[in-house]
Amino acid sequence: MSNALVPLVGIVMGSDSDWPVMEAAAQALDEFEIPYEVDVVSAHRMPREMVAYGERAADRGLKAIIAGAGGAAHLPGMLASVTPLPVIGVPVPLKYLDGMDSLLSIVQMPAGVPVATVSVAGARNAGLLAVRMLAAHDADLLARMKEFQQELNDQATEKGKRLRA
Ligand code: RP5
Repeated sequence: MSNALVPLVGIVMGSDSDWPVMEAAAQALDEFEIPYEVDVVSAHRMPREMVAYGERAADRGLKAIIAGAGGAAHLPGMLASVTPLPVIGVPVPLKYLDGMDSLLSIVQMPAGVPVATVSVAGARNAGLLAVRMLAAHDADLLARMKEFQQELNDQATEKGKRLRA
């Protein structure tokens, strides 16, 4: 899956069973009209393809990778080890351990190999973080991110007004 144009962000996951969590990243990118691609790239079940994906990602024009996995969630870290691009890791919660296994598998990377880990099931923030990375070099996108932040501010202010009324 992709949203047609040349993708700037790769959204990958260990299994299609991760998609119900990961689709929030795609939705965030859609909101900012960022082209992306989506694929299953399992670190354990298809390690060679996973390495090839990471090694080729920058040359294909991707600017960031969002990688989600659950359980022994090695995909974000392994991709970060073979690509120079920023990798955002999404811990996907599975049936047992409430996603703590996924979180700890992703977050505790060795020095030199960074993964920007979001919260358990935090795929929306992963998408928004990718937008911010792209916005650092794109004035229009930066302006839209500021508008988005103002909307959040307005919504929170409105909630306070309703409570005080
Ligand atoms: C992980 O194993 C995947 O990221 C997924 O979260 C989990 C279970 O995969 P399936 O057994 O549902 O394919 O590698």
